[in-house]
Amino acid sequence: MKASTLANGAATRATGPKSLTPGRAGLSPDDLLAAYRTMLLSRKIDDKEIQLRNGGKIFFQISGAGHEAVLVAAGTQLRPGYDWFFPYYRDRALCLTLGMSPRDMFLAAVGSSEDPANGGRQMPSHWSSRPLNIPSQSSCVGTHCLHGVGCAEAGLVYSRVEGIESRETRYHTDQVTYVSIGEGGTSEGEFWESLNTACTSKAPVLFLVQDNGYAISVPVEVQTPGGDISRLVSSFPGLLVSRCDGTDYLASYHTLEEAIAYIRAGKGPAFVHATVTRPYSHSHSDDERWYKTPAEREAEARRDPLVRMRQLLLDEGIATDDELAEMLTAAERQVNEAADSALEAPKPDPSTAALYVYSPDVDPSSSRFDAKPRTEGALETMVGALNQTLKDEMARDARIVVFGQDVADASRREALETPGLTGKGGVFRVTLGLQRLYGEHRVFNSPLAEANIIGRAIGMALRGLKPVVEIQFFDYIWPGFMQIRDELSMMRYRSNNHWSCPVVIRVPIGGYLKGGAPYHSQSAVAIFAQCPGIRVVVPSNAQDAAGLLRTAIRCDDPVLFCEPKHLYRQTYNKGPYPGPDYTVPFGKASVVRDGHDVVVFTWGALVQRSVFAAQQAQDHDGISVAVVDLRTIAPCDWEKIAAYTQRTSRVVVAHEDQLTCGFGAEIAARISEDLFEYLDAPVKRVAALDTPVAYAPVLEEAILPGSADVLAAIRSVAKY
Ligand SMILES: Cc1ncc(C[n+]2csc(CCOP(=O)(O)OP(=O)(O)O)c2C)c(N)n1
Ligand SMILES: [Mg+2]
Repeated sequence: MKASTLANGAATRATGPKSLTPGRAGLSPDDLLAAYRTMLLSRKIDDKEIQLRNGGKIFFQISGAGHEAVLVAAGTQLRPGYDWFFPYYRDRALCLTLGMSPRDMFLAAVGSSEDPANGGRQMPSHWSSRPLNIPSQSSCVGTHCLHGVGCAEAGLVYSRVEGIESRETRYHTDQVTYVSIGEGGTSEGEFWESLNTACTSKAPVLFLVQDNGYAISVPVEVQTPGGDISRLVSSFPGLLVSRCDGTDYLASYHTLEEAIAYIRAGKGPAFVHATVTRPYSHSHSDDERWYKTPAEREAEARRDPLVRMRQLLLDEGIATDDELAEMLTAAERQVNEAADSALEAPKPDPSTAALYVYSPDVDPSSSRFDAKPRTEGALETMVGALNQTLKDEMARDARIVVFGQDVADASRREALETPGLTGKGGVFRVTLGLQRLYGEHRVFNSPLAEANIIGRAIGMALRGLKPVVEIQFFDYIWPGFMQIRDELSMMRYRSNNHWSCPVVIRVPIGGYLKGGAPYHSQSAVAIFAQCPGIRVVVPSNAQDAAGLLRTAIRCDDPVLFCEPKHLYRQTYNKGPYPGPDYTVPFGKASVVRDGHDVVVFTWGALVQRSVFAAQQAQDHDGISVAVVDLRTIAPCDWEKIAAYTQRTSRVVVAHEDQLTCGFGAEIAARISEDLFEYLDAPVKRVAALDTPVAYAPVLEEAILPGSADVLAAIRSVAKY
């Protein structure tokens, strides 16, 4: 393909004869020999891995074959440990160029505990290295584009927010964040969401699309209208868009040189679309002969980057046949030695399987988070308490950034400066005034895209910021669920504790609103309790909300902080603001009301309803009922659950979430498994119907559990 450059969507700029036949400008014979050596090494590692895989010595193989030229060209011009890297699984040659060793790669392939990337926890070719600034990659195609943008934005935050400790050591003004992806991956929404933000924030990101024409068996024209991704992105404002033949080292080098210079000069993001080949099928479990014609495969073979580079070295008189043969032998020797050594390396000890789901350093359920609340002062609603907590924490830690839909006071300066305009500060006004206090670099609106919010937060947290983001309604968290389940919650575990992203996601949740309807009433928290690595918090009153949010911010794990919006302004859960150091430990239930005949385990909006029901049971039936507010369901206070089950022998679990697979099911199962002999009645669950929450108030009332339902359950277990 001819090299051409499109800038700002304005026009196709012919790059002139120099780019069409780039020559060797700036590259010495030694540079070219070194590049070829790395390309060869990369290919030989793939060959060896395939051999090991066929012999059952490793368990997965995916190659970087056909992509080597453009990757070595990128790696040579980027700076390991200085720039940041969000590669994908084909980027073997890039990682070699940046300094990863063949042995490190084989350690990953054999699943050794010495694998410096992930300790044997991820497939090979899932690159990660702290010294090289390569955060751990997942297998999800496209998700990492948002991490890359968030990481680049973090550099901008460090450059702009003066109060951040040692910020000058955390960024460079000419830093690049590299993000690479296959052409198939560009069909994912997260790719487009990342381009949106890279352009609006002028983030210093280099997007490299490695277009090998296929996503497994799906050809490019099925993915991309017109089959040309650079044409589609060419109208993004401020994005430098270039194309090159990624099998041609010199063309790749020159195209990337221009793109990298654009970014280092602070002009914004750049996009390079490199066409490459894929000679080894998609992975070891694919065979491209099932869907590629022989003619197509032959044409591809002629464009093999190694063949082309070898020819260049011969044509230019840089190396002879014999010298190249010697180079091949040396590469094979190096690869065999690395593989042999990795095969002998130790495997992970099975006893380590559960390590690093959560931070080993900060335990949010420890006594360190047990604090005494300040009890004087005016009564605050939950909204007021959360707002004050955010203000205090942002004053304490300048690394905290707050963003989401509508969370800023006003994005436009003239609005902000107009007398009498309060600003928006969130649809429930929990973040009101934060932007005025801490500025637009720390508090800002996001596009209307939930994966964008969470994905960027992950990228920022990887680089040491503390994002506290808002998803506007729980019902709209689902576009971000992939980011939560596959990225946020797994980062620490999958990287064997090398990387973490302790983001706090605040989210208004639940119903009881009169008119919330199916899309403003959901409360499916149990789904998140099923994601290992994330903490799930559901406060029931203003004071707990303040203490739990502070713990969420100060802890080292990702936290889903659910704010029952029905409780935001209820007078019954108001309390004095408990002070700027008040924390509540996670996994420590609160006994809201003591009793000895029946216990109700509950949380969130059902706490008050359960207390009311307990009082009724006491007054009308003489039943003594304890109400235990779990406050967090991950971690869950199993000790208090056991203690109160043993004390009362009659258990009700009451929650707003629907019955089937609600978290109550887990509690009931554990009680029956571990405490069966203490029970005098089956555990009774009170929950929503297994339906969406309907709009008409009479329907909502029929669907969501109320205090009458809790009372009926108390009576039924009491008389069993
Ligand atoms: C989100 C997601 N969906 C599906 C897959 C399964 N999958 C792995 S690679 C791949 C094809 C990717 O093609 P492309 O982006 O063109 O990269 P290439 O493998 O061709 O380099 C698919 C569908 C995945 N890993 N992630
Ligand atoms: Mg592809």
